[in-house]
Amino acid sequence: MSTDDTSKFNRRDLIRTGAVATVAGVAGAATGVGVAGFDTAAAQTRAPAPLPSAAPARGPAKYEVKPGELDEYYVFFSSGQTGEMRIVGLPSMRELMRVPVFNRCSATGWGQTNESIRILTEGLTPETKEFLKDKGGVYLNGDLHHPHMSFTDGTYDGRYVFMNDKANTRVARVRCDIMKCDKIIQLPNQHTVHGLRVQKYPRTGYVFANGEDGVPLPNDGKVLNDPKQYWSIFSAIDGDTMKVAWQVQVDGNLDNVDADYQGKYAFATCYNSEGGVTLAEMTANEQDWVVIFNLKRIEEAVQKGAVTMMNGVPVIDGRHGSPYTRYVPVSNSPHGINTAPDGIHVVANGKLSPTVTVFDVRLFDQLFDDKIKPRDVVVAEPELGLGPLHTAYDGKGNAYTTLFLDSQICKWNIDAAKRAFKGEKVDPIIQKLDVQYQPGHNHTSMGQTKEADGKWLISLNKFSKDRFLNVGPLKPENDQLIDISGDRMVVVHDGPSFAEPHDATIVHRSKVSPLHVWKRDDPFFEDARKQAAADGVKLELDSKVVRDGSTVRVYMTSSAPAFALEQFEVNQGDHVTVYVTNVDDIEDLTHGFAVVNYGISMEVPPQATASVSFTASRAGVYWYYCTWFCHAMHMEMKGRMLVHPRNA
Ligand code: CUK
Ligand code: CUA
Repeated sequence: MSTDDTSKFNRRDLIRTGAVATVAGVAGAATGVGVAGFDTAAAQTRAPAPLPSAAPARGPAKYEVKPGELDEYYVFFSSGQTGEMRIVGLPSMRELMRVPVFNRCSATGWGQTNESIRILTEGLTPETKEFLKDKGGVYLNGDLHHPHMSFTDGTYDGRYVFMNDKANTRVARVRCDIMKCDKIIQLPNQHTVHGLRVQKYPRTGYVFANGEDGVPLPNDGKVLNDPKQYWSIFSAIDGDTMKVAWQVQVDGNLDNVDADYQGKYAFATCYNSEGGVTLAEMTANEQDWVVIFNLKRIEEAVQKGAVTMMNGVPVIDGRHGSPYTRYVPVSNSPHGINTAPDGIHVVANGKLSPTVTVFDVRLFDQLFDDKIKPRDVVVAEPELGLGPLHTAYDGKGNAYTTLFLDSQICKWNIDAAKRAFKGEKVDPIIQKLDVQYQPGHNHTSMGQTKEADGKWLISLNKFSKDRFLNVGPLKPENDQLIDISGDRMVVVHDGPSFAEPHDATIVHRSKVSPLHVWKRDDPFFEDARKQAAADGVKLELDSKVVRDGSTVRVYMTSSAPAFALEQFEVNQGDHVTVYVTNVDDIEDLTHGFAVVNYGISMEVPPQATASVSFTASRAGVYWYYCTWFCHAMHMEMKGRMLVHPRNA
């Protein structure tokens, strides 16, 4: 899992020369003008390389997004163990927004506002609610790997982005009109969610979530150190209701998942067919497998009730020999699985094997009817290099596979690989490009849809080592932007990112249209509206204190540069809820609300209501202030909470 220094040195030397030559070719080094993002000094001192014969003539620096210009694509980035989703613009690779999901966020109050606490808690299992009782009620961590947008008819529809939490077995949904998480559920019976992808056709539909680790069913302590009784679970969640539709008990474990373009099958890689619990056991077999799920047969079984109900969810037995699944052997420890935009091919990536295995989904019907053998659905198995993890596509018949150990992207042709598999003397590999360093996922623009456009590739590299100023022992990761519009791949940008992007979804901006300000009737703050109505308060008009014994509700509007209440009074020990409604409707005019020394802070964007509850346990004068710089008089946008001492 490490690069030795000698090979790294050579590789850097190589890449430098290679990149300069290609840049000179495509970006017109003859002008002597450097291109931002490249080693311009080197570009000027080295002789320009001849134009690669097949390279199309292209203008310089088309990846550069000038000040004031907008990007062409949204990229929805995972943030791994940070637990948030990030929105990045492509091709600029500028980070545009962070959307808190499984994490706590100091700026927005995610995990502290009543609106976010409801989302973070309502979908937890009863056992977890009990477990978190004395721990504040919410998980503080998450491990977000796979953000994927909802589909309609094989392409993105701009409704939602779904994502997993590997750490606490959760699936979340971000609404793309407001770019906020609106639902989180925890999956019962399952232990971790790793792979997550969505149904592409006819629409999403199902969100598929892989249970990576096997545990006893039920996992209540009666069975402990008996791995033969551990099971992995595959879940299908209804993306509209965010309820688990059904689960399938499988042999082996489940790593990554994808779905077809016909709406008939989902498929997942398994790297632990051994059912081992140690590294040696998990990698013992020469072969593991890909398990294919027959959605129609599973739905019919659920309809007929041929299921076991476990924690309120219908669970189907999909182990070997069942009508619901087929297990296709592939080389040891496959990782990523990716459906090509042609709607036909699916690539499982070898990881411990230097090969990738290509399936033809048109053969799956026959496989389920037992007319062919499992391996008969394999139509190619090219050897690409060391450590293939994930594959992306350009929509022109080419595939781009990350080679973790080789620190490379391998571009190869699917059709050539199929011909080679049949015995023809043809090399499917078109180009290998060094990346810095050790790539995990890679992604092409619109490449996970039938509208793959073959323009951009990003390589999400796990190590940056020497690529950036040293910031101490913990280094950023390195997301590299690669131009794939020509015949050759060219790295055009290095972008550091904090722990740890695993995955990303590149969506053309025409597919997404977020609101500019909130709508007053948004369900996001429906609870606040209901409570205000019960108190006879109009959130956007009234500012007042409603007392109900020791429960106090403080309603106030905010409009730059003032809160409507310059002060409010409570008694020590009161249970206080503050509702702030931002009545400004000017784009980007966000206020915030923080109470000094009470550990409270939240965002209140235009036309939104946000609320926070706390016990006024400290007596005295506590200033509250606006945290978002909203006006020339922003510093003066503040007020006082006066807390009368209990025994006064
Ligand atoms: S996984 Cu991280 S590199 Cu969680 Cu999609 Cu493959
Ligand atoms: Cu409102 Cu600063």
